[in-house]
Amino acid sequence: MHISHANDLLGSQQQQTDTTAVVQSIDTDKDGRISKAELAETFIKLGREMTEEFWLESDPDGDGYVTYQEFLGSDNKGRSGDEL
Ligand SMILES: [Ca+2]
Ligand SMILES: [Ca+2]
Repeated sequence: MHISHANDLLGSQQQQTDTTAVVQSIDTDKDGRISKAELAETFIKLGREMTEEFWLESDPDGDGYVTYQEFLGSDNKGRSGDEL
């Protein structure tokens, strides 16, 4: 779901590129997770505004951070997303 939003956010050029690199570019403090502020900042840089809906979709467990796994999760639907 939210991966399509992410693609929309980052432009179609990014569609098939390494999503991990995209996440890392959003995770500006490199703590391994994307805070609401970091995601909002990314939108602002792109001249857009993050909606609450986008945030809620990006952080389905509501802990206030989007982990790499959460961000990438919807991109792995066809694969075995959970390797453990
Ligand atoms: Ca971060
Ligand atoms: Ca979360």
